[in-house]
Amino acid sequence: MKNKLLDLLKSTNDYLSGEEIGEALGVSRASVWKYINALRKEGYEIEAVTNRGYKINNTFQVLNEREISKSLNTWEFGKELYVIETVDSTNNKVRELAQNGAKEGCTVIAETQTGGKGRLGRPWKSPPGNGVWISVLLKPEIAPQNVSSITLLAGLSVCKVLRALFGVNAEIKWPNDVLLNGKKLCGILTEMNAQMESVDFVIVGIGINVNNASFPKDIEDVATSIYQNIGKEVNRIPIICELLKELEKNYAIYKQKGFSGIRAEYSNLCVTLNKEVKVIAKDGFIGKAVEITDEGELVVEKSDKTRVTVFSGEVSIRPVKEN
Ligand code: BT5
Repeated sequence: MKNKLLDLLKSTNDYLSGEEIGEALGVSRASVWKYINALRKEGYEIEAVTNRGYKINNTFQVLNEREISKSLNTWEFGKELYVIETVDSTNNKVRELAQNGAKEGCTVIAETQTGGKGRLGRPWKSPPGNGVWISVLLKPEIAPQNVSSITLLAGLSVCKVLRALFGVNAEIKWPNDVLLNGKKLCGILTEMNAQMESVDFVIVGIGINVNNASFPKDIEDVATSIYQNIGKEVNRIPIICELLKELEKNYAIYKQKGFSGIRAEYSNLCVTLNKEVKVIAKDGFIGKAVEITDEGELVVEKSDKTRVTVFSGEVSIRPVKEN
């Protein structure tokens, strides 16, 4: 409850009355007061003003272009930068910019998304102030069928940055999740505009749960955040700047050598490998994930020792134990 209150206070710059908070959380005003005090004891500065209510003094500032640009150390990525308070989806915004001639590296970040997208039309919860919801425009000279390996490149970049910044044991679940202690810390959605044989542009959209103290009921068992793991709020700006730098570095390798240039590093951080997995497809099956190929596909060995190569994007993979 305390965590839900924390997220509610962080979701607005306005005052919230005890009554509004009580209604939103389904508790009495007296309990609201109790939880406010508990948060204060933890060090949160919460103002209380008669007739207006409560307001939290955000420990970390709202994102803005100037602050990010000041700390950014890249050649191209994020140099054309849009930080928007509310957008339907940062991927949609990048698509619009791309169609109007934006260059490779153009980046959109939002404080909140009203229609954050996962794969196959699934929703991505993107509450205000708590996450890094970011999309980057790429223009690789590759065939459309190779675009899914860009997702892997992004997963590797996120995983490395979060490990380096916070010392957490982030791992990649092939193809598009970054997990922490078995729960989803980050999801990646790669979209493209392409002709039959060539790619016009690719949008790589990354969602990282950073300061979320709580999650909605329907995902609280599967989702996690940096906050929930290290027990304190962190500044999102270094995450954004390091991520853009790492993405740019890995993308340069990828352009030269293809996925094979980052395959070893990816495999080292990939939690799916050597696990029993269930390939969810029309003719789905269970097997052991044994290898990631030079193209970024997953090789799964069936019980009869035959091997099947699975293309990202076509299937979902879940460790059998989870089902
Ligand atoms: C993904 O899809 O994991 C891709 C998510 C990509 C989000 C980024 S944010 C910036 C950019 N703009 C967008 O509009 N999208 C990208 P998928 O594997 O289909 O997972 C979706 C599932 O994850 C949902 O059905 C929920 O079960 C769960 N989920 C939703 N929100 C979550 C969250 N914040 N944290 C963890 N899990 C979540």
